[in-house]
Amino acid sequence: MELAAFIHEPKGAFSYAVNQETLHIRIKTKRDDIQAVKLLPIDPYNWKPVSKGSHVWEFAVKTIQPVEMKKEYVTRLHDCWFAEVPGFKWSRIRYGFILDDGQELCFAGSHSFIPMQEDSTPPADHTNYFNYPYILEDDLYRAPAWVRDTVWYQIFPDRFNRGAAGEQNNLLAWGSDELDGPEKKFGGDLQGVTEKLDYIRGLGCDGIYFTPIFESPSSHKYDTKDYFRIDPQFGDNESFGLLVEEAHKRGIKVMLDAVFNHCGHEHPFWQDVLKNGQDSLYFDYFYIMDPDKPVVSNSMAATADDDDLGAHLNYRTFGFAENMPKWNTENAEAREYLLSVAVYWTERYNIDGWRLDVANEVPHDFWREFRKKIKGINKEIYILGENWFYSNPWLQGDQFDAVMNYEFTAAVTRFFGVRLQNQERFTAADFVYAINGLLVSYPKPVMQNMFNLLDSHDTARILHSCGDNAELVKLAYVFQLTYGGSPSIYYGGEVGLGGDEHHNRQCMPWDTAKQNQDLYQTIRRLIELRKQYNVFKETDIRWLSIDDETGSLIYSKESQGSTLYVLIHNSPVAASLNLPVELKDQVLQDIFAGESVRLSDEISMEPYSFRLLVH
Ligand code: ARE
Repeated sequence: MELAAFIHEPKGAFSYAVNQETLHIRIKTKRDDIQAVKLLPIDPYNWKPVSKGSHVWEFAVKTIQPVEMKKEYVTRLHDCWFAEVPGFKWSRIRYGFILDDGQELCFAGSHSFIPMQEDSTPPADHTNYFNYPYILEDDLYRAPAWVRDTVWYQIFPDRFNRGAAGEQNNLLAWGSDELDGPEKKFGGDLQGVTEKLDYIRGLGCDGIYFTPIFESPSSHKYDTKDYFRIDPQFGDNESFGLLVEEAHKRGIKVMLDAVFNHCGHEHPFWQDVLKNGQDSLYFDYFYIMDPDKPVVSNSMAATADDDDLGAHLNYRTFGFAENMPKWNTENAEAREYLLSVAVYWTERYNIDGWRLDVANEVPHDFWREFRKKIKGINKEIYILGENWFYSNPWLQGDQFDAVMNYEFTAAVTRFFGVRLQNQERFTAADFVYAINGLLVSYPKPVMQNMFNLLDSHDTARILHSCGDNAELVKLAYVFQLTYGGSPSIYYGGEVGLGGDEHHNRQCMPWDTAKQNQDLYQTIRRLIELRKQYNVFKETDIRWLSIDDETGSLIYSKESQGSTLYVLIHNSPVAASLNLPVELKDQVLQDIFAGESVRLSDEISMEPYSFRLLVH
């Protein structure tokens, strides 16, 4: 028994309360080492020595990966074990584990392992049991119930649709230039979005995530000048109010982009610091490195030294963007100012969500205050952090409801995407290992609200990642739309817009002759099925077959008595897939094709094809 591979810690992704009576508990053990695990919960205030029967429960703990992976393929190091433990009348618990490898038993406690016999009495020492002190309603992670049913549509406003903006001068001709640039303006505006709400709804999307729309000099608007004003290029505060009303009439939620990590060069507070230096009222709203040196902001400064791109800067910025001075959100007045922005748009315009820019570089305490204020106005609002990596510290229920799940994006684009030169092949088993890793990285309730995206305005478009192969793109959307969480479609992805990370903000082609209608119809149908079958949103996945030779996956999900089988054939050549024995001789509904299918022990799959079968 490899005890060094035993991993567990209370109050985190390994042990969390889903309500005041129920805990989810996970542990990791060395792959194929442990055959069974039992949980020994005790009441920390029942101070009698722990004994069998009196206050000891035993829960069979099932693995979450009963997958028949080809061992030689799988780099998996651990088995993951999961237990849903109900019935905590007193809302507190200590617990230990009994590990059974088929030869010996061992008690795994919070600070020691104790060999056990079948008839052993559990260790009497309370302090060697993991402690979950008390399950409090106020501590529970709670996200708005509507998020897991929402399919988002991300819009980069300047490039989506021209409504009233036509009269503006200095606009580039729509669709005239592929290469993005902050100075390039094409005239997309809020009126244009309002005119396309039925298009968005017709695709099946019922949430819009806008990249920033407050007054800023650039076309991306992440360099905010006035947080209380819609950029005149996009319209005005009134037209935004109308847009929200029209969206809500169609059951579409509206989420704004909060840029609270930094502002733009033209923000009046920053301009005042540049003008008055330490005499400015706003001097401490920013991070000035050396207050005795002048604060200058110009790209004429000495070219930055490659070893230190910020060498010429006397203040902190986003990245090394000197036109984006970083807010000192530890300063009370600066904090109040930014919170007043969030309150204004939440209260006045009844928006449904905030996406928080560069969220992992802003203090946790600021987000705790942000959440209290915003949820105090509308407890159903969605708070989404832009964190690209492991994010549990922000997802304890006191800050964000979710993050933009770029870890999901990375796994999906590597498996369905083309193998970049010199990139090692990301096999089906590697993909499953990555997804399983994600599935045990976050509490289940958190995963139900994760913002799952294939691409965004900061990445290459999924079609580019898939080598411009729309058939591969379909498979990526099949996985995304049958995965638990809140999926997002980046505008234009549904009609086959491509482009790398420098060509990913093109003007939306409204001429249907320039659209991939086949891809559009596939995505529309997948969203429709997701709305119809709740099982699509289930977070637990049962991997049934993983075959690197054919590049195919078969997995299933269950919910309310319904079982969904997803067959994905990620290969350029047709193949006949061996079906799991449980599918043999079954008659299932192919819900995408709209026909019933009698299965034998194998099924023929066309190149880059998929089947969605429901029992
Ligand atoms: C522009 C150019 C960039 C260039 C940069 C130089 O597009 O190619 O490198 O200037 O300064 C906004 C604009 C960008 C603009 C940027 C700076 O949209 O076009 O870049 O301002 O002027 C990291 C952060 C993440 C951040 C990305 C950009 O973690 O929070 O970098 N994303 C948000 C927004 C952006 C926005 C800003 C922040 C600034 O979503 O749109 O940029 O407000 C790897 C790294 C990640 C990195 C990610 C993307 O995965 O590990 O940390 O994210 O790449 O670059």
